[in-house]
Amino acid sequence: MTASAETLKKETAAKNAAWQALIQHQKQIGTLHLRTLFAEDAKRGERMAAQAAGVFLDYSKNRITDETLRLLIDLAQQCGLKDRIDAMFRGDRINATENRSVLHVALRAPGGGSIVVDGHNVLSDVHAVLDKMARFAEHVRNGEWQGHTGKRIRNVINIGIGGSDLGPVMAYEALKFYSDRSMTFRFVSNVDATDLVEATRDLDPAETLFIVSSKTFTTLETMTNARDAREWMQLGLGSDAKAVARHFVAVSTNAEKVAEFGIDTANMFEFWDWVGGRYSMDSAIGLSTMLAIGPENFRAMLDGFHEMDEHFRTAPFERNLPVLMGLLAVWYNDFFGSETVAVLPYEQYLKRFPAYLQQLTMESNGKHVKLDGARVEYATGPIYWGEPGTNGQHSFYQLIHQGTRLIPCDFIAFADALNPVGRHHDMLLANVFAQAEALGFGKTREQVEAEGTPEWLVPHRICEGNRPSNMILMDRLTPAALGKLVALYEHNVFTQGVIWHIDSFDQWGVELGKVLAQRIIPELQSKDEPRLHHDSSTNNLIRRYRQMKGMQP
Ligand code: G6Q
Repeated sequence: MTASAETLKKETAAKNAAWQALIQHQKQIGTLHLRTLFAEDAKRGERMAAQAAGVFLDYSKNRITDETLRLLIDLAQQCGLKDRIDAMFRGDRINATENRSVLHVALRAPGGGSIVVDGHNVLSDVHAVLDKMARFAEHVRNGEWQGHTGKRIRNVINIGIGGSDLGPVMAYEALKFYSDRSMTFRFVSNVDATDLVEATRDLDPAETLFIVSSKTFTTLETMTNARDAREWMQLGLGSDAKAVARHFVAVSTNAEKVAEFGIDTANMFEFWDWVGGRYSMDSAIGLSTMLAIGPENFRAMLDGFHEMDEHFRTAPFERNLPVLMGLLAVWYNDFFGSETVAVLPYEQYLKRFPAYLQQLTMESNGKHVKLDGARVEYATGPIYWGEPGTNGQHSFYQLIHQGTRLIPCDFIAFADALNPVGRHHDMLLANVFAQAEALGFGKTREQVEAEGTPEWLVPHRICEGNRPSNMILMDRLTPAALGKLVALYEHNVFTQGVIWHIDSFDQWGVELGKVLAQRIIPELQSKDEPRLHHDSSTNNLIRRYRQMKGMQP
């Protein structure tokens, strides 16, 4: 056996041993109740907490002991987490199936440094694009950039989908407090025409700017919407090519396609193949965010991202927030058989954060093979979902409290309200603390009986508790705070992916759907009856659709 094969064998054996140790450990402590864990350690709530970059994480209400953490960190070490983190920051091609570097961390690294890809320092490109975005955003915001008829731009519509939409939408909603309220921002993503029609119906084309955001500039939904938006614009302003140039800009990696569409490449904001779609909200894909909140706030958001990046890169695992959260997610997913994680922001401005996280987490870690192509022998990517508090409390929380499934929760809250009206904020925070308490400690039979509850009703009113949660507490939802929060989850997802030994940066499943849709479109549209070669269900659905539209008998 060669030396490297020998090393690999040893590494695999060590990983397996760490994994087996966790299985055994879970058998010992898996049924321990949080009530017991807290009763045995008066300081647990203070001890099992970590703080960095202005983010306070209380992880004490998890079904863990100090030994659990030790074993999880050992697993992370055996999986080479530190090396993988360094490899990402260095620009190694860790997205193996697409042979790409994964460098969203470069998008928020300060200028003057160096991260080299193919012999080129990408940080100079990043800052050149940021400066170009800032100049453009200033011009639009101060009215120097005018529409074709000389009117000021008052409406901005981002056209994009997936990673070219979810980040911009989430960030716009999250940072609305800081946005220019004299401008209207809308986001069109769905190929369902209703999305575009509703977004434009009350707007004046002379005052509207479209940002066509697409890494590839070939995505069906985005290009269809962009073409129809161009038509809407031309109907309103005439088909002068100059009108398109004043009302359309592009964010893309594909200059050729951008020019083909009729957008002046001088008004194209570039990004690079080492930025994954779902990791791109802080690249030029964030142009709508910058237009809304201004360049200074955008840079503050990038600084927030960077602070969390540095924490992730340098902090020891036992105090490393993304590592701790990632390992806890693995703990429930693989050792308790939990299938989901609920993300529950107690901040109305974060209403789209769970939707954003769904792509970040599930597109990244919804994988069934390891980097070497072998099938995983364990569960990967949990299902992330959630809604802002307190709304969820009056609907789905019931299942988390008393259902039969174990659903770990991430609560997110801020000490300062952005809109400090009356007593709302104390009530909001009281609710988030109360929910974590109720989930963890529940209500015992004794407590229910002591309330004089009739015997037949007692079982219904018992809340078993022992439902784990993390509490993420920050000062105030600022642009920097949003950057920190997003980076926290990006690196949490990265940590999980390293443990599972998967490629968190490709998305071949998404590609398959795109290809199949392209095949079916002409079959729905053709005047003659198409020869169908799908499965019998798909064939039948296509025929049925054509019949319903009167295209065939
Ligand atoms: C994200 C995915 C995917 C992608 C969209 C849009 O990581 O790759 O959601 O962002 O399919 O792609 P384009 O930006 O190329 O239009």
